[in-house]
Amino acid sequence: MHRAHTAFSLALSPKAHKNFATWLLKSTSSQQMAKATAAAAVRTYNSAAAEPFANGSTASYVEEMYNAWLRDPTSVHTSWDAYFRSNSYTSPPNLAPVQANTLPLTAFNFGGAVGGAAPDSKTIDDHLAVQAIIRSYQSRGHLASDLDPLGILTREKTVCKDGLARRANEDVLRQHSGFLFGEQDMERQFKLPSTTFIGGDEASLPLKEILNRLENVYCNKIGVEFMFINSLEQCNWIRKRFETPGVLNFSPEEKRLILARLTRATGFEAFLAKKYSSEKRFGLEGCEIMIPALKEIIDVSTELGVESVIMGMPHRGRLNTLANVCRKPLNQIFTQFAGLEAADDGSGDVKYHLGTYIERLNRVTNKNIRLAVVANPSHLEAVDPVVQGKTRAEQFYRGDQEGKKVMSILIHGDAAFCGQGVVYETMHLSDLPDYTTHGTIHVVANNQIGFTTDPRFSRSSPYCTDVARVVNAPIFHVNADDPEAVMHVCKVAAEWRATFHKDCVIDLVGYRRNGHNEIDEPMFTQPLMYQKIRKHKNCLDLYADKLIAEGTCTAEEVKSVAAKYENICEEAFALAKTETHVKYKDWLDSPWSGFFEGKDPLKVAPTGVKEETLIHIGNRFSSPPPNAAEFVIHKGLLRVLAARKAMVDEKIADWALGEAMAFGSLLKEGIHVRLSGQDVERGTFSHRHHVLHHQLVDKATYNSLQHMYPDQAPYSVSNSSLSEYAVLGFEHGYSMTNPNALVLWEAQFGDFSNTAQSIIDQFISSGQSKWVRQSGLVMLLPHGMEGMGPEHSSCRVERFLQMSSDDPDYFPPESDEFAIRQLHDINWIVANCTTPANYYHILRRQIALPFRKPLILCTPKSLLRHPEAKSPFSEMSEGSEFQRIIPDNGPAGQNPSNVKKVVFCTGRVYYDLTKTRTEKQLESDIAIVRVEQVSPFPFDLVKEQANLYKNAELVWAQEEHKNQGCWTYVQPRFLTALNHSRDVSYVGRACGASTATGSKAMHIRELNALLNDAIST
Ligand SMILES: Cc1ncc(C[n+]2csc(CCOP(=O)(O)OP(=O)(O)O)c2C)c(N)n1
Ligand SMILES: [Mg+2]
Repeated sequence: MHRAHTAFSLALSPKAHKNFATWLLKSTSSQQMAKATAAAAVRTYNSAAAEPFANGSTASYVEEMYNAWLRDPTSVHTSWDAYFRSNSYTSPPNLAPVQANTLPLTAFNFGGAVGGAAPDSKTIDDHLAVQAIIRSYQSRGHLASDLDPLGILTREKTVCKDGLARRANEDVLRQHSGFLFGEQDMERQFKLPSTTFIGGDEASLPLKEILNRLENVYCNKIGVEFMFINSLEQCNWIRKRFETPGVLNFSPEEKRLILARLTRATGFEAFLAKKYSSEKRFGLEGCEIMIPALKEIIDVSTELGVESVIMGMPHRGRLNTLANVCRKPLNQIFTQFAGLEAADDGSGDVKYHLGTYIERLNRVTNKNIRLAVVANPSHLEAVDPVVQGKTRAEQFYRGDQEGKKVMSILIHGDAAFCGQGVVYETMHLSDLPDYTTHGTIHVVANNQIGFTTDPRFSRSSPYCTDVARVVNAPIFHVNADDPEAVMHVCKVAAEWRATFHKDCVIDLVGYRRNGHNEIDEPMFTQPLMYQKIRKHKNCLDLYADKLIAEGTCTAEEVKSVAAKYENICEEAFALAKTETHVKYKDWLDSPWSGFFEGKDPLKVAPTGVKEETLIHIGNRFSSPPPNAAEFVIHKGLLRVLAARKAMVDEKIADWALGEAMAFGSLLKEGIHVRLSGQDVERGTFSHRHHVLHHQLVDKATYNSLQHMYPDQAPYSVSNSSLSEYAVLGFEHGYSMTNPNALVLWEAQFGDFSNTAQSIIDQFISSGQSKWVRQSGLVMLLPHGMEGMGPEHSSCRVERFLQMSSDDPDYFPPESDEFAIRQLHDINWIVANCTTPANYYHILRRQIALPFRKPLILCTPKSLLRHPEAKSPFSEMSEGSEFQRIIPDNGPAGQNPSNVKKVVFCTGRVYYDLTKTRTEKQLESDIAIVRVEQVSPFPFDLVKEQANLYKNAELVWAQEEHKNQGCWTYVQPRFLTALNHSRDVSYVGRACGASTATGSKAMHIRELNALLNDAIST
């Protein structure tokens, strides 16, 4: 490895470069050389291919390897394959693949070498230099491209040796700048390598033309970053799209369409500025081209088969996008400025966060298209994974396995795109089998500022888009003042996605004409930039001037298009004035057509199922694959399956079996189940084992839950990337698409969920209230104080409870509908189940409800194997249901009047409490009541239980610290349930800053103290 590297660094140094060519000549006879070049495409590398990497030492040898590998990676030894794949090797320009080099060198009239004679070393060197220059432009031309409409960052052209001014400087050409030729060489003909398309049909071009074309392609208004991509096919694809002569030629009709769209985009902001001058709207001025850009992406994508586009975007230009991309009725948008009362439920959101969903005819392609903009919070980029999850789900339900019909577009601000970590986390989902959306087009509205902060203070990377390089996404930087360049880039991006189904990025480099919002003064912080902006004509005017000058349209036409759009706005404005209310439903991003219709909103379907169903699921779940003889399963798993089978025979279920019963029975009913999170396939605690792995064959797996019934719904269980923020957001988005699915996300340990806090706060807990959309997402959060230290103990249930919207002081009217009404009215459900049966029921209830609410479930760790944490099938079969409270059903419960103390608790501590009670022989004196559904609080059942034990002292026992766990939530609600006539006192750990002690001994001391306190009379 070291030797190969050394050989190459030598070959690549400017000095060695020259020697390399000479050496090449020396070592080969000139005739052989000419032949070899011509025949390069058909050379075989059998002998070399067999050579392992470690043996290779010479440059030509590596060249051979590289060229062979480029053609067919399997033709070289695996060690070479690994080396080239690892991208450690950059081919020097002369080592680029040569297959299209059909003319022999001798066919050229190189200075000195006359027809048929061998080329001299200078000729070879010059050709190599030209190839190096071509490659330099391709790799680094973007560094000198003219991207900044304000010209602040634009590099001046420098006069080269040939007397012509060019942008490509040493940053671009590096050591090859020394090879730039003099004026006398400009007319010399150079053969073009197969890695460039600048020649079109020409195999060779004069040097001057080569340089001019390269400048025009790579250092003009488009800067393409793509040479880091590992695939030669993809690199060539991009080169072709940008280098082929004439790609930027637009017909007059196309130009007029761009102008019309730009007129609308510009006119919309101007209209709002005129009518609502003091309102924040986060206008797009300075980057209005984003609207025609999005339309172009959508047009081309629809042409290529896409039927549904799901977009996520921040504040900037959002209203304009709704109006001019989605064509949301303008009057509905204007009504948002009027400060009207809402006609429907919900607390609403500011106008530049609202979502929308529109189905309409695309007039350009004459095809129907569905466009959704997903509602989002202020939290920049938080919507990204949500959009991806929603897109993935839509692809799934349509059977669109390659993403040909449904696609996502994510729009970003420049500062947020590089600053927010969730962008990176979301990028990393892009190629994972269970998370990919088969390519997202990212559009950065790069106004070169974030609020008041310049890029030089907001990022350490050269571009705001560098994060996309990690997934090999090509990045198309483009000057936002050149509409045609922008349209070309958009077309290429849409085609890229349709061809390779991978992400790509369009970096629209514009500026921000106003302050961060329309009321802000930008001169406070960016005086020089804004002096330039004040003098800068807007894009529409620049483009109109251009089209008028070239005769594509007249000044009158330009004016009349603008006037026409203003009239449209005025009419909508008048209509908006007649509205008396806003309707949140008009802003729904994910309508569930047919789901609510005809349903009794307060009727929950039964959650128990026939015993035979449980037995069937149990048997399947405990069986090895049908082809067990060939499928080698780990012995430990055979024991797990046998233990499961024994439970099924006894008609009892542990936690994993209870969960499988819930999943299996829902799948049978046609409900799609998707479980996602870190290591969920096996389960963090090695209890689930949904995916059995063949011990001898890679990727051979068996998942019995996918084979319960022939006509069942699909089950998907996926180990996710090691992300909480993006993956939870993704699953939330997935759950928004279709209510008839149970979507679950499991944290590795509950406390890790706080790295996804924005998804929890901004979407899950408040989404329905802000955006009238529902989600039945389940969060499974392993929780419990088991002496594992501060970071593996608590899912911080207190935080979820603090965000629950039920009023501590309000006891809802008691009736048969008490429980369902509470569920209907709350923002989410928080529960901590102690039995597999209750876990099973609460999961099934998610689907049995006539509406959807997120479910936050504290889930067990040690209880997964606790001998008592098992449920008989009778608690899951027909007639059984979820128990919000599990009363004491031992001696205390049977003789309540003798009971001296009632200990209310939730979760696993119950088992410790009962054990202590047995040890102390206090079964008749102390009742233990489990609150399984903590929120919404079971006021009615707590009251009932308290009434049962009229003479008893009431306590709440918890293992979490006093300022954590459920105490602060349940305390006031107990008082309301008891009508303030009795008190309930606290038993448990004192307040603490940390969730749990790191010392095992201290943990045991604390636990014993709490158990002794609770179980004493
Ligand atoms: C997570 C998060 N942090 C901070 C903010 C406050 N904030 C709103 S806009 C903004 C600047 C965004 O800059 P950029 O992404 O470039 O978008 P632009 O406003 O320039 O279009 C900031 C810091 C926010 N909305 N979200
Ligand atoms: Mg910005």
